[in-house]
Amino acid sequence: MTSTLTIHHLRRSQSERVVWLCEELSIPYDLKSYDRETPNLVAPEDYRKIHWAGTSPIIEDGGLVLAETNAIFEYILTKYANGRLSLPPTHPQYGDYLFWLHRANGTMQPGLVTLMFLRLSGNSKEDFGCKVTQKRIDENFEAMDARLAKFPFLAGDEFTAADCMSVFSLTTLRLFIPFSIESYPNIVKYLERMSHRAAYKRAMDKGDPGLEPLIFANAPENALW
Ligand SMILES: N[C@@H](CCC(=O)N[C@@H](CS)C(=O)NCC(=O)O)C(=O)O
Repeated sequence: MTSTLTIHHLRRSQSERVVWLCEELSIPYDLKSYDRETPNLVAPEDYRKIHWAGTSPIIEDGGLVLAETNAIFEYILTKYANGRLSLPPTHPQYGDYLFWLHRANGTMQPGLVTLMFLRLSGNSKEDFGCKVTQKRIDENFEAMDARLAKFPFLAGDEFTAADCMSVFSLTTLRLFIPFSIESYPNIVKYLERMSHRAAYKRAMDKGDPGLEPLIFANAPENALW
C-alpha cells in the first residue's frame, strides 16, 4: 500500500517518534516542520490550526487528520507496517510489548510533565504532590532499568515500536525537564544503542537538525527552562 502520509513535526517535540517510526519502517512521508513559539514554547498558530488538539504530533493521510501519539502509532502500525515493529498476541513477550508501548505516554511522561508544572508553579521538592509524583517516576525508571538489564529492548528480544515510543521521554524531553538518569546505567546504555540506529539518526537529522540527541546520563545545563 502506498503511503500519502504527511507528518506535521513540531521541532524539539514528541513528533520525533513518528518520524523515527516511519524511518524504521521505510514508509515514504512528507515532513512539514514547525518551530515552537517563544517565549512560551507552544506550537505556532499555523500548527494549531491543523487539528483542534493543536498538539504535536499530527499526521495527515488522504483525508484523515490525526493527533495523539498513541493513536498515530496504532494507525501507522496497523495500516502500513504489515506486522513489523509490533509483536503478535501469540508472542510470549506480547504483554511486555503492549505495556512498554503504552507506559511512556500513559504514565511516565504525564508524571514528568506534572512534576515540571508543579515545580514551575513554585512547589518545593518536599511538597506532597511533588513527592508522590517523583516516587512514581522513580519506580518507572527502576522497572525500566531492570528490564533493560535483562533484555536489549523494552519488549524483550526484538526492537519494536515500544522503543520508538519511549526514547523521546528519556532524551529530548530533558530539554524541558532536566532530570538525570545516572542512577540507571542500563537505561543509559540502551539510549546509546538506540542512538546508533541508522533510522534514528536519519529521523533526528531530518526533524531536528543540529540537535545532539540527549542520550547522556545528565541533562544539559542550558535546558529550555
Ligand atoms: N498526549 C498528547 C500530548 C501532545 C503534546 O502535549 N505535545 C507537545 C509537544 S511534546 C505539544 O504539542 N506542545 C506544544 C503545545 O502544547 O502548544 C500526544 O501524545 O500526542
